[in-house]
Amino acid sequence: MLGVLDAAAKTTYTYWTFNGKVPGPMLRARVGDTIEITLKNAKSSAMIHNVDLHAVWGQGGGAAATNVAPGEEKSFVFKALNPGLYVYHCATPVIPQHISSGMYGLILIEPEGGLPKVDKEFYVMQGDMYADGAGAEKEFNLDKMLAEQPTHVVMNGSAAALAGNPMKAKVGDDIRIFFGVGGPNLTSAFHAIGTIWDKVYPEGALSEKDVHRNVQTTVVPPGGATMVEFKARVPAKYILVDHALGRLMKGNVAIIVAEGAPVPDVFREGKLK
Ligand SMILES: [Cu+2]
Repeated sequence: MLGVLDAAAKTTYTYWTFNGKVPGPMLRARVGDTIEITLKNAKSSAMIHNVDLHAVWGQGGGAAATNVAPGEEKSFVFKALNPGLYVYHCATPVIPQHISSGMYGLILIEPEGGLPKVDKEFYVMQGDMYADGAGAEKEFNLDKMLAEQPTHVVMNGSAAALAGNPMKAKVGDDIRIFFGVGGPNLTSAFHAIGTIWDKVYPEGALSEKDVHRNVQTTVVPPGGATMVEFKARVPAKYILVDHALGRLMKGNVAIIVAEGAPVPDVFREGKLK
């Protein structure tokens, strides 16, 4: 599917996707659930695909059961045994090309009793892309991928996608971000400019005893995820980045706008009187 790679530069890229979006749909279930996964490959598709879900016990995380040629459909059933936030991705060779081109997403297996309620939940994934060529329509470059020299580092599939079209919240909201890294290559130093993560659920471990508090930056590897929470204490544009900030220049930014009245007790311009 031809999509916008960088709106400002007016470039496009032929994405490979789950359900037409990058990342693919966020799947949500609870520990103990029995889940049926069906992968259907469009007739118009150019190649075989499958899906490996990191939440699955079984061959290839389901990849072996879901190799589908164009026009085919296959299913499998699994029981969710471990709570957590997990990446899924296509695992068809050349695997990193399928991932880089957009075939990744998150599956949340909620713990017993479910996650506590918050005011806002957002779904953000980082990926590195190797999109080359002189024209406006860029193509995957295998050499750049092997050298781990991405042309673009993206949040939700395109350069600055979530900057031009920010996520919205209100002052006082409790915000939860499901953050994953599709990769295929780069590890993210996940950070928000203008706030502190009140809670980080490191590596997507969801029990309260695993929580780290008051964190500035958390490490999320390719094929890994984290859940972070913070209260929007002041009105601001909270800017999500990989703090390896060279990547900001390659499109790696997303914004949460929190609107509301100023809270001068917490932040104000000027001097103490
Ligand atoms: Cu694929």
